[in-house]
Amino acid sequence: MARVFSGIQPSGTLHLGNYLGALQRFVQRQEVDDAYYCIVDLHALTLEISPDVLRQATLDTAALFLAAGIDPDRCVLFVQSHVAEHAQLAWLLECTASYGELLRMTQFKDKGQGREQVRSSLLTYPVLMAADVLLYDTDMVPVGDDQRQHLELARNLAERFNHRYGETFVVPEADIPEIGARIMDLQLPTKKMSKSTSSPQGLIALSDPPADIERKFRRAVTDSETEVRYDLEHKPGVSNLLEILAAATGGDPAALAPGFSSYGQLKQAAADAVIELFAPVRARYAELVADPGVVADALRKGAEKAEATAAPTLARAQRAMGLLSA
Ligand code: ATP
Ligand code: LTN
Repeated sequence: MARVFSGIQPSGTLHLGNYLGALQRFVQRQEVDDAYYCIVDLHALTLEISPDVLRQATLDTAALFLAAGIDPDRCVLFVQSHVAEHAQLAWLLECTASYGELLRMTQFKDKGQGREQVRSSLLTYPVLMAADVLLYDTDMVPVGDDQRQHLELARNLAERFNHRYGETFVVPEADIPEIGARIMDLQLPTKKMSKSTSSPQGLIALSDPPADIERKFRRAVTDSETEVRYDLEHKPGVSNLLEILAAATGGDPAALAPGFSSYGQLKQAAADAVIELFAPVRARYAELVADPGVVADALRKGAEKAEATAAPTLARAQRAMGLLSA
């Protein structure tokens, strides 16, 4: 059984990109693998977020995980800050990472751009992510395409540490899907759909009512032609709709294209597919919101199990670096 680890930030409402690129695959993987899923609240502190919003988003994200089919009896679901080892290992790894390699991270440049104040944690954030993954002797990390570079850094840090201090960490691999790894903003189809930067019109939230989903697809930006064709470079809007439809129904975006004679028809098909996909999630989410004890219980048990795996790995790394045990 492969050890799987992945994380999602509670920085806003989960959206279609998070679902197709990550959450949907988390649910599939818990059936066959030894999976750990983490709501990475420490990561959400890298950008300005109010304490009330963070608290609520952490609970909502956990409820949406359960609603989407994450089963706490089949995997370990927990909140990052409940397991102190994450922050502790991050410090050790920061002592092996270089300032220059962190400056090269494209997400740091993107997210930091145009802000008056950039938190220093935005720069060191990929090291915390590496700590998340390495603490669990992870083989496989299911993520969307935007995390490719961060995963490469985690691999480099693991190899560097093993080389310098002796075999300590498993070197993880990224698992990025062929279809659905980069869902674009419906209003700005050259930018990825994102919790922190997309407008409400550009983003389909997991909790959106069907009428909103339909309206957002109807207003999705396409182009001034009429031919439905999968062509990422010249037709990003249409290609995104084909990709969404393919990822939601298990098809292939290029093969689906000839089945549509108008953009309107394609938009309707994509909306119908997403409404159908999200309907059971929305229903279960409503039940969980009415019964918050279920979510809190699952998170408490998850943190205990996660800690039991993380603590020996941290101890190994501390010893290897020359820190005395207490
Ligand atoms: P933020 O805007 O706060 O960075 P985000 O929307 O990018 O948030 P994350 O919590 O950073 O979401 O990502 C959770 C998971 O969802 C990651 O595996 C990420 O790769 C994946 N993901 C995020 N956005 C998309 C997208 N547009 N398409 C496919 N996968 C995505
Ligand atoms: N950096 C990721 C979230 C994240 C993550 C992780 C993903 C934090 N730690 C560990 C996979 C494994 C993001 O912003 N999407």
